[in-house]
Amino acid sequence: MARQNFVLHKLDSTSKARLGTLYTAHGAIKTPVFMPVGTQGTVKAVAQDRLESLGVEIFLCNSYHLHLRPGEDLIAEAGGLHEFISWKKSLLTDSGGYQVFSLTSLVGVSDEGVTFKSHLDGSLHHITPELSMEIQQKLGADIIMAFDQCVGFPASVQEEKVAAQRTLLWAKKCKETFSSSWQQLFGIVQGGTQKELREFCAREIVAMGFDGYALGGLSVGEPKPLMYEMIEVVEPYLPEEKPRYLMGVGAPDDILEAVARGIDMFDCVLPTRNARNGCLLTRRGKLNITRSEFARDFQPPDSDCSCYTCSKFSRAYLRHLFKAGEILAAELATIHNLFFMLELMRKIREALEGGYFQDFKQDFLATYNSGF
Ligand code: PRF
Ligand code: ZN
Repeated sequence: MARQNFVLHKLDSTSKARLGTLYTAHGAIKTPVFMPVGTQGTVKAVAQDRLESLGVEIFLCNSYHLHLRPGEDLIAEAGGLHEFISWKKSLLTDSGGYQVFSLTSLVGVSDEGVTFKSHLDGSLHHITPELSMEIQQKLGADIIMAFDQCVGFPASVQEEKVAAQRTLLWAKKCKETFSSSWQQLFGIVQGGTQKELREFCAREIVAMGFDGYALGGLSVGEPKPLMYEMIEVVEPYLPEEKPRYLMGVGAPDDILEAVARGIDMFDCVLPTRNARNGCLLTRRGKLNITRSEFARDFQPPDSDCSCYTCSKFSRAYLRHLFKAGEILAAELATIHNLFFMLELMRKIREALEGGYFQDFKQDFLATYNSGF
């Protein structure tokens, strides 16, 4: 697995930030990158052609959901996930490691695998690292993830240790099972909030040799400084020539802090979920469009934004759509929030290119936290 999938263009001189390009079987991805979440094979409320025109180069689907419904065999029969959902660019599937532990009622976990009840109908299922590989190979995303065990926060030292050891064992099994000539397999570093355990996991996962390295088990309720510290602890062990992915992180401030600490890839439901709740991301922080003060506000939702939504519609109209429960509300707000995230990532890359990342980060955070 020594293929070169990542090209590093520039290392920031005043932080650990990196500018790069990740290559998959379905194209090039400029990093640092934000990957929207399309759990069930759709980024909720936005069709694929719109994602493409927004400039999305990769998004994430969940093998847990797709395994339960409609099933990987049906998707394979359709010609794979790209064909099934009609998306020509890159896709990543998460392994189910996180969803099984966060969405289901667990029946049992052992070194062999996890038994759980489906969040859909309570039916009993069993997923092993080998099965997760089989599912993800049938789905056929460009990047697939090792099956891991994520513990929440806080967890006991013992719980974190057991989950970390098990994740290493599972990573080994995933690597041994994985046999694709074109898909990429990323390993996941767990280890909870213990410095030594994180270091140990990072060393072991890197020694196994994956196409990229993810940090899991973060942004699960721990204080932000602790998350930043865990990134700093793991980063020195990660090979420079491979992409690094911080799983489930996507608040603008966290992205900036993580990029500064050497992370290249992010995913998060936050921009899309917030959008569906009427919460718009702006340069000055979050804005809840449903508030009554916007009833007669005929300005664009975000005057700094040039997205489709902000070019065409007013705050008053968007608020009305939310109040009336119209589904267009979700679409327009999601378009805006995704545009905002993609613009943020583009500006980060531009700042890295131009050598002013630290200044950009400082300015952005000052404005973002200043409010309206
Ligand atoms: N593991 C996997 N997916 C994830 C996580 C993890 O720990 C997280 C944690 N923030 C989000 N998504 N497999
Ligand atoms: Zn906008």
